[in-house]
Amino acid sequence: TRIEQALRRAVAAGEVEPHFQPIIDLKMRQIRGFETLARWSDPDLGPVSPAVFIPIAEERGIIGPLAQLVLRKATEAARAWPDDLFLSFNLSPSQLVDQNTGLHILTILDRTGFDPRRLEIEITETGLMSDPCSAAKIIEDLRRCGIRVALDDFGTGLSSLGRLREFHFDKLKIDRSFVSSILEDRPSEHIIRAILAMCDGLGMEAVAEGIEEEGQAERLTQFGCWGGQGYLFGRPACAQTTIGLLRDSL
Ligand code: G
Ligand code: G
Ligand code: MN
Ligand code: NA
Repeated sequence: TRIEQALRRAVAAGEVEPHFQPIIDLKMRQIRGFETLARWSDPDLGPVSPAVFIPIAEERGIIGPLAQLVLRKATEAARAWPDDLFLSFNLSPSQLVDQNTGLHILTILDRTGFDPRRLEIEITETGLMSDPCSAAKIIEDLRRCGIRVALDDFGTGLSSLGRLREFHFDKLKIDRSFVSSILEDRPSEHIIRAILAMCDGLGMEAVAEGIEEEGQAERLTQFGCWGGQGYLFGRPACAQTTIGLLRDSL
């Protein structure tokens, strides 16, 4: 298809860019890290959403080179940040069945001189399902090198608590569907509190996604949620804008 052709060209030309969205410590209200979100604008097609081009890249076997390009650019950009800030990066399901993924990531970190202990990998439950054994092996490889692993979009899709026994995660990201309704309905509040209690017991940090209002942030802080992410604190921004944001917040 046209998008596929254009995407292949863009990846080869190095034209997919990382943007960064801040993740903050809710109690201290300080930036602790950034999630990398890929952005692509084609000269003819204009900006294409990652919700569109990531699935195409997955299906068409372009995700490997695309992810390597974005991770390389992201770690290069992060060298200009204070070195106690982490960088998180989304892994696609097909990357969790490819046993070369760990090596590819480590090679990039090595080349850019980026400390693996500053990297966090976000994976979704869908990504664990097609081949759990393969995924477990990749996750263990990464964790052995000091890379932390977060379970993304928790609470949506085919969530299973059994997954939390099979795999060890350092962090759990609570899906924004719960966050957006935390002030409106009791079930969301109870679910979030139960997730937080579980994180506490399992030694996982919790990050609430999609925080858009101060009231949501206050409630989550009160419940003891460690981190927050969302438009309230900052939208995904390019490397240069991110540097500016960091200067202003120090
Ligand atoms: O802003 P947002 O529209 O960036 O992202 C839409 C979806 O695309 C989200 O589910 C997000 O996790 C995913 N996404 C964004 N960038 C990347 C990336 O670099 N790799 C993968 N695998 N997914 C990404
Ligand atoms: O699936 P994942 O959680 O990786 O994707 C993050 C997605 O959520 C991106 O598309 C990002 O732009 C979007 N996002 C981040 N913060 C907010 C927010 O506060 N509100 C909404 N509606 N979307 C958000
Ligand atoms: Mn994510
Ligand atoms: Na998420």
